[in-house]
Amino acid sequence: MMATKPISSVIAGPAGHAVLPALLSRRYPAVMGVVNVTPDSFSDGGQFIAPEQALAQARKLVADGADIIDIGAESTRPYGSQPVSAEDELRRLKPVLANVVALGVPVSIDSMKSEVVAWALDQGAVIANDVWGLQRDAGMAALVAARGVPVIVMHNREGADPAIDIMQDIAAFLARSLEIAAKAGISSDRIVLDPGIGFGKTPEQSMTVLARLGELSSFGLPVLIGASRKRFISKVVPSEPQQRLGGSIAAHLIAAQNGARIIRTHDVAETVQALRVAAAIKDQQ
Ligand code: HH2
Repeated sequence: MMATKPISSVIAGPAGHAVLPALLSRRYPAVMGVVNVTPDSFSDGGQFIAPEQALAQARKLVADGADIIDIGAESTRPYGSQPVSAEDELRRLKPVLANVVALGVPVSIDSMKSEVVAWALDQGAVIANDVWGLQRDAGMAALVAARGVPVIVMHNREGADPAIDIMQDIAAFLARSLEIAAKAGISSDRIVLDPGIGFGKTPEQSMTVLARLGELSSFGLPVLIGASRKRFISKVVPSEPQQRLGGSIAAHLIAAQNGARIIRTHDVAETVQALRVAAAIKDQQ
């Protein structure tokens, strides 16, 4: 009789090692498509809460050229999102996740709870996306180390403070995250840094981060940027989240120019096209 291993011991082992180099091997950044199985996400809350709608959206994003699908079941928007229990997150993810994994694109799990991440890795997710940079759930670093999967370590703050030097704050936070990662035994070649556009930042600070993103290269690690539909765009051109495609693409092109290696977006087809055309133009220099 075949031993029944959890899927993660089959997939997260070898795939956990190989997934990041493959995603970072191209001239232009990898594109991560967002699937929010939530009633209250800031730009698409409620659209994909039904399992079949979430799966259809994931399928569309893969067809549009997504290199990674990032699936989340708790809105992390700074103002007004409802905290969700691990049970609720799992209840939302259960009918969806394995089907999204079956689409054949690496899946990352966007959760700050190690219990949810552990379950998702068992279902075949191969990347952990922690919007609290290993600093919220004490079990997260040990879990990521034990599973050998890549982890996205994002900067976050409880609230924005316009008086601080945001680049300094991000650097100090990420240094602390890297210390936690090293202590837990997470290999540095599995870590992606993310300054967390829109998280605990004023709109101006989010734009500062994009403009000065190159400063994060001193960490020597790949950087992910998720500016998609975020509020800073509306500070420049008042707009509803669904009307922020142009601003999102502008931000992502500047991020790519300043060194971002992974772009997280709701609008995959348009973003892939923009990144590829920008790279092709650069080739002509
Ligand atoms: N942004 C959001 C959620 N997760 N993860 C990373 N690593 N970086 C980000 O910038 C990021 C993230 C917010 O966007 P969205 O998922 O659309 O909204 P919500 O949190 O309301 O579901």
